[in-house]
Amino acid sequence: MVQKCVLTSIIPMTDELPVHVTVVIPTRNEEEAIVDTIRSVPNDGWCKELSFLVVDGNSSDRTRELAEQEGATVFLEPRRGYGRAYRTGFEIAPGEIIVTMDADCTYPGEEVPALVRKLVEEELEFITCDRLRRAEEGAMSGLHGFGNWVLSFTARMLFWYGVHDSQSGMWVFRKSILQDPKMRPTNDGMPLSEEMKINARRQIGKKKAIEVSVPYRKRVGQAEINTWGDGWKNLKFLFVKRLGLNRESTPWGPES
Ligand SMILES: Nc1nc2c(ncn2[C@@H]2O[C@H](COP(=O)(O)OP(=O)(O)OP(=O)(O)O)[C@@H](O)[C@H]2O)c(=O)[nH]1
Ligand SMILES: [Mg+2]
Repeated sequence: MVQKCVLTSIIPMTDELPVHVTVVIPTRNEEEAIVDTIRSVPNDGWCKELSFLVVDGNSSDRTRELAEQEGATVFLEPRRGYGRAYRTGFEIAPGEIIVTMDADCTYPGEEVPALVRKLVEEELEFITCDRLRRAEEGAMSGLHGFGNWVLSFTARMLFWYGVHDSQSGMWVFRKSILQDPKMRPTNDGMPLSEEMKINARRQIGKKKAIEVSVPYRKRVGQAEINTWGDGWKNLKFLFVKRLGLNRESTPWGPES
């Protein structure tokens, strides 16, 4: 079920939500965009507590220093991988509600309060944000757009779960859903993104795990993604997951 991000609410938008929200952001060499990414999320008392957790993959630039200056907690996760960063960050995030986004200004931080309000007021468990319907011009290269379409189409065919944008990296969810071991993603790389949505639709169902469309913008800073390599890994993972053969290569949570 895809729906437009409806920002109307029963409680006036000015009322403080009685929840602690942690925005978890994986970073690797994102000094150009980390500050604006953090600042893009309104921090004017819309929820009881708002915290930022940056899970950094050993950046060699000023990412960690700049994130700390913005008030974020920075956790160093030297084990490589986008999925690895989240598999650590989710465990240590202090908030009861987790929001995710890239550190590259592509996702709309300004929509976070409305998305969290929607989750809370409609008693949802998981929201994945579809970027494709409301992407701004030039936000995604033709090749990435095509790759996204192939992956999302394949995911819909294999899992029949109806999610429009299988590769979106913006989710809003209750941390408690991760108490179910079947909800915990296993992949340390980019496929964690599609895995999150497959798990959510399987374990939680369409009524409480929904997709909402949000704007998507052009990246700030240089991406380290390997378009063909990561595209292939994402595609392969869908088949491995369909067969139930996916296994974690590193354990859940931070290294002890
Ligand atoms: N901690 C950590 N973060 C990573 C790693 N690889 C990527 N990231 C971060 O994960 C987020 C997603 O990576 P991106 O490079 O934006 O990947 P993408 O969104 O598929 O590619 P673009 O569309 O070009 O932005 C960014 O904030 C990266 O800095 C890693 O190995 N470790
Ligand atoms: Mg990105």
